[in-house]
Amino acid sequence: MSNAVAVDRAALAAQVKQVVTSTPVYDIHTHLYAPPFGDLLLWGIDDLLTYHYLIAEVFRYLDLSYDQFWSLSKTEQADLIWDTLFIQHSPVSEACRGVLTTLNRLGLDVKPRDLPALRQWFAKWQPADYIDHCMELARVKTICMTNSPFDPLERPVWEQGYEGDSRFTSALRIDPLLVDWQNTVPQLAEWGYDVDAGFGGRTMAEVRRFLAHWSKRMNALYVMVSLPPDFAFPDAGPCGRLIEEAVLPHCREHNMPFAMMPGVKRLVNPGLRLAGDGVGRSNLDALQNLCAEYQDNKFLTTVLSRENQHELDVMARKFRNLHIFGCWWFTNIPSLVEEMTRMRVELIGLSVTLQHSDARVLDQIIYKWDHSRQVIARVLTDKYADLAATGWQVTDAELQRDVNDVLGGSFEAFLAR
Ligand code: RAT
Ligand code: ZN
Repeated sequence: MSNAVAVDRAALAAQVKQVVTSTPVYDIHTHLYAPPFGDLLLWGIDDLLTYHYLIAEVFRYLDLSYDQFWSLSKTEQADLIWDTLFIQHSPVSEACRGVLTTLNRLGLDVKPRDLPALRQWFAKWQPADYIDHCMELARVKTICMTNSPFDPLERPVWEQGYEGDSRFTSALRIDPLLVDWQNTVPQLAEWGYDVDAGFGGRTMAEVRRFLAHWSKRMNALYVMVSLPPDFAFPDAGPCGRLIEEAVLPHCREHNMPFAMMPGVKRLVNPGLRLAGDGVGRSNLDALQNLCAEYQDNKFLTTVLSRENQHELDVMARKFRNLHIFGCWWFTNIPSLVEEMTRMRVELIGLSVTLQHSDARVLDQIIYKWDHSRQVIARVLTDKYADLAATGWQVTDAELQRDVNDVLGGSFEAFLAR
């Protein structure tokens, strides 16, 4: 067949790598923001070094108290992390390696280990241009933000008429509503919603009015929540009731997926703040019950525990209203990305979004996508080699189509369904 991808192993690997490397991705879950959100968008060397993944790692070596650490300025924290994790020890962890990949791809020489010189380089950038620069280097075409109406810094930007930015899309994040109902009721009441903690009166209709208002204001693609490992459904508690009586009807009416991310144990060590969350194995019966009972709803899911990954993939074989995405947080390390990517492709083919960056610092999209693309290319090369061994030929156009699918096309098709 003409235009068939290479059959020779080395040529095949090179071709797949080239396509995976050059295909623009839709980064469907990040913690990045468009410029009008101001300081909410983190970027540059000090934010890279004080990423909460690195804060968790640096405390392994420090004798400093948590309070002492948090009383340092961001620059001082970055100095300490650089010295401890990069100079006193070799930076082999994935989060440390990520900083170096990012600097290297930005064209900076990491050999001199000169932090002040690195700071000087970053100082010349303005966020608006730097966003384009990082997106180009990472070959990210669209970034989906995580947008919370409960965030006091973010909310005013929406209320003051944020008009959008073609590089960014939005997702409505509602953790406080579902996992902290009692404390959220007074907040909703203050904003003019007629809600009652015991779900009396018009409470559910009012929660739906809240969801509709913010979905529209944010032009949100999906509604999202992260959940503890013991999340159960059906359940008579506030979370179960709100999902059933407000979130799912809302999502059906507006044709929005409900993104559920189970497995996080918030603040197992509060002293570490944002770095203090842990992981637990989830009971995925809850998700299965939702997918089975609400076949007119669409569910987007990534699960934090490695132990849940196989059953999640099997569930996606049973429920076409379930779309799996990304290797989330503690699973975003090369060994697990490889294992999960292989398993997903083997069990559900290409109807999956293989990765999202979860970047909290803009520049991280460079390393997160670089590292993931390396693994994805390796796995796909093996799969096409297996096909070639049977005599099946894949064309160049088919290879490109497949890669588009797993880097965002499949997600967009799921949204459009
Ligand atoms: O990966 C992270 O940065 C975590 O802190 C969480 O934000 C997680 O991704 C989430 O969206 O809850
Ligand atoms: Zn996240």
